[in-house]
Amino acid sequence: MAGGNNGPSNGHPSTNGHRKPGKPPRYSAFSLLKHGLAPRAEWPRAWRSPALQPSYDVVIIGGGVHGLATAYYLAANHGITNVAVLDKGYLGGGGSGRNTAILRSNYLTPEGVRFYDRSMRLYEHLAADLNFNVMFSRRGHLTLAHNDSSLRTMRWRAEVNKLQGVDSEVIGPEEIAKLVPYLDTSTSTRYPILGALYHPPGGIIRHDAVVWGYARGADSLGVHLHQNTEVTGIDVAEDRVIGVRTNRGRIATRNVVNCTAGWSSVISDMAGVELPVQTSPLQAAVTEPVRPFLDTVVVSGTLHVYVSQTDRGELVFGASVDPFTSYSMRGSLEFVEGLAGHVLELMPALSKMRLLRQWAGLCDMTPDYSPIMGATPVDGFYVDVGWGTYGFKAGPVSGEAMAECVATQRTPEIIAAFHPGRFETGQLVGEKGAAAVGH
Ligand code: PYC
Repeated sequence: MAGGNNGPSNGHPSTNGHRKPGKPPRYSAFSLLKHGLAPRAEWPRAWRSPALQPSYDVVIIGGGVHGLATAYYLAANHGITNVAVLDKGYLGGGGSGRNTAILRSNYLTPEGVRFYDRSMRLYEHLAADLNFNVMFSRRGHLTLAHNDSSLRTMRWRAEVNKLQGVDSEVIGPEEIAKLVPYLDTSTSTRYPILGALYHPPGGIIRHDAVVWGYARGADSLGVHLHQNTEVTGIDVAEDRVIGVRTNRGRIATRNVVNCTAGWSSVISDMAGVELPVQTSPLQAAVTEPVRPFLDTVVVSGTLHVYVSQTDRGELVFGASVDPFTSYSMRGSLEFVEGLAGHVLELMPALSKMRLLRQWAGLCDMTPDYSPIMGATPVDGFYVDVGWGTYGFKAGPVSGEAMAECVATQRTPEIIAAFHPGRFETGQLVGEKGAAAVGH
């Protein structure tokens, strides 16, 4: 997790319903100091807590970065503001608060590269667009190759990336050692490093800030954010959505967007739409903070490890998904033991570092390792799901595209390849070779 990331956030800042929609507040250095020093200073809430309305034009299920970004772009780009975002817990409490906040666009298929590249561009300008510091940090991304077949895939990806205008190249062990001096690039290791795909635009960001920035932005444009609001059913009549049932009452609506992760197939089932999704936990861990020494994101598919150093100095580690399907988000000793062993094969100098925390999130895996996005056979029921281990980096582009899809009732070109019907027609978008270590 990036930028001082400590695992799942606690859901702050939250709301009390006092602020009216409008421009989000601006803070100067002076006003921050004044707030810091003032006794019992009252911070304005970042978003409101409105009453649940009996009807909305659009209901978005899932208050993570995808759902919030969809709501924000519906309002900002299309002027559709009678929108509710429902989350059964707190905003950003799912995959958005549990990922390792890595950004990159070095995928394998042209469709994937174009899509994630658009997300990178939105991320680059997000702080300015939302007037909120999201701690975007471009620092380069290295995917190590420890065998000939990985090297071949890296070369393939580099060529596809370049053809799409994305900066990626294969580099050798000497250049890798210059970029990351603490990596063991000797030839005497179990899996010697033969080369790497180097992707200079890659980096990290502060994931909670992205959630809060979109939430604040959507709220300020009039969107209603409803936490602790669990969807219990979706009403469909004559193949068209007509409402959503929740633990707080029924909402009439003709447009529902499923932006959930973990429970995406459960929610879609409620509308009668079956998804080819299997859910597995993915664990991650963070160390104590140390002085900055790692300013590149390093990924090893063979050793099932990825690592980056946050601005606060912690090392954030992730691995592959747990080898079973489950909705459990419990950490395991087996995971940290395996992770530590693999990390030390890559960077033996880290042997004295202590892990502080570990956590897990849920990954909805699809057969081709690409998402499922767009309209479904049920009128008014849209999906933005199947995000495997790569959902966070796609938040902005997904929000932008899903908002356009709902507002115009046409599928934007950038997500056309990810349509739900592709599993029946066999037009798969195979991204396994670039989905890295997640599996
Ligand atoms: O796809 O970059 C990635 C990723 C990082 C962690 C999990 N997946």
